[in-house]
Amino acid sequence: LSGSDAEGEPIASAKPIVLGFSQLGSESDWRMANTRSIQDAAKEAGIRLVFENAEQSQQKQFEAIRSFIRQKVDVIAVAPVVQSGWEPILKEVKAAGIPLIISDRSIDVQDSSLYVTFIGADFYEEGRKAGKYILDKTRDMAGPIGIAELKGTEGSSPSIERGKGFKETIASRPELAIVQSEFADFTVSKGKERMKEILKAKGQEIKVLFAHNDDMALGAIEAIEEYGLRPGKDIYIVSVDGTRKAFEMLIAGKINCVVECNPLLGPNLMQAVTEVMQGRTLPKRIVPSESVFTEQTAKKFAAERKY
Ligand code: GYE
Repeated sequence: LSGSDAEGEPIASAKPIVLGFSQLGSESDWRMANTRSIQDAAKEAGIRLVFENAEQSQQKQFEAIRSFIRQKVDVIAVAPVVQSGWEPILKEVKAAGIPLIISDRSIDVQDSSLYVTFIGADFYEEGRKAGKYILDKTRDMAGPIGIAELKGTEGSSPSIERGKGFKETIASRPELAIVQSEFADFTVSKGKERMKEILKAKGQEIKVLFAHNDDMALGAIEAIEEYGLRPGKDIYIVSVDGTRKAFEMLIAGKINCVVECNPLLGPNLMQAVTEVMQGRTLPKRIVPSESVFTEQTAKKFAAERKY
């Protein structure tokens, strides 16, 4: 509750908490599920949500945050499009005395007092899980084993961390080598375009595709089929997120493994917002639990997918 009377008793009709949320865009199914989760959870918690979509522009996120400051919202939450460049704007928020929560993607700041908590996945670990799967899947395959990498948004923490975790894991086997690595912005269309180019240049060498999200893998599958190869058979595919569409591809054997990244952060976020308003101390990091799904296990879990 955000209000109390002179005796400190909560007022029944207390004004709802106002949360300004800067979403980074609408590039993928993961993102759409994330947005929906936040909107639904706000409604359920009785929190008034002021929602802004930055369409992949950090500048737009700055503008949204400044408008939240002007509106004097109670709490600000940000899903940051890229990792760097946040320090000055977060100082403005701090100077305005508004608590700030980082959601989904991590940021790179020296001064961790600039935010209350970061609610989001361990992207480095996701990359490691993808790498481990490929190590096992190609165990009996003779080298060299060429890998194509479809990276997400340049400078974004999931792309940086997933790439790092994957690379460090496959390094234990020198036959595994990334022969081409391209940014494809986490979208289906760019995933298809970039994969087309990769196949044109190095089609014969590519045995594995690591896509930093499902959407790019879905685009790449189209490119691989148009090129005349069988996704999941001629080219092993591992991606990240765990969307329904990716599950269908797992079941069809066109994707071999999906590392889960949970977009349903709304309830966690609203809980954090409520606790901040109650003056409670939050953990600096809140990590949702995540799993790994393969072509063998996908069927069992498909029915309960929420995104
Ligand atoms: O994996 C991708 C989305 O930041 C974790 O962004 C998120 C990533 C997610 O576009 O699908």
